[in-house]
Amino acid sequence: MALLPILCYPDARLHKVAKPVTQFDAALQTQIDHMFETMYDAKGVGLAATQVDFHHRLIVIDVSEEHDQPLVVINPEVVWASEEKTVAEEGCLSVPGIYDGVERPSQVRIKAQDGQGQWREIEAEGLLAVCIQHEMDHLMGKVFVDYLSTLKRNRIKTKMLKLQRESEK
Ligand code: K1U
Ligand code: ZN
Repeated sequence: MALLPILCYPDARLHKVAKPVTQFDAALQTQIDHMFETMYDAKGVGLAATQVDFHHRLIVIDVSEEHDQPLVVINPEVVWASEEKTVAEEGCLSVPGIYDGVERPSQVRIKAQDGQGQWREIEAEGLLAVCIQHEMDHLMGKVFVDYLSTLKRNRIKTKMLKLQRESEK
């Protein structure tokens, strides 16, 4: 079992833009396995490669209660997003303890490759739609707190830095 360190906001590496995955090999499968282990251990429902300092367009997701519906999402592109929008409460493993509402399209259809490089389309609503959009933002260097007001974001930044300083003592 390998748990990868998760970058914590406001680490500048969370704002790097990920590059496409081009090699579907054993090293990629190992990275996918380690990301699932890290996500399940942290009690998350999604994890973007950016969060573990691997800057390629790779996401792992499992929104099932039984942890039995793992989804590998590589090189994702949105092909359709609903005009209807929903505000959902979001959290992030890179911003522990912070939750706030973010407005996003209620439904999305994406195309993405799986771990073998096979393209397929995924239609999502509810938590899966929120999670896909949140993780795709990570690949573009965007964290959900970037949708909040400057005042809220600065407060969160200060709180995170204080927590990090205290944990280093
Ligand atoms: O850090 C991440 O990117 C993972 C993140 C994904 C996410 C979930 C829900 C809304 C937005 C983004 C999480 O897994 S947050 C963890 C969490 O506590 C959770 C949230 C909803 C359902 C179950 C767990
Ligand atoms: Zn996140």
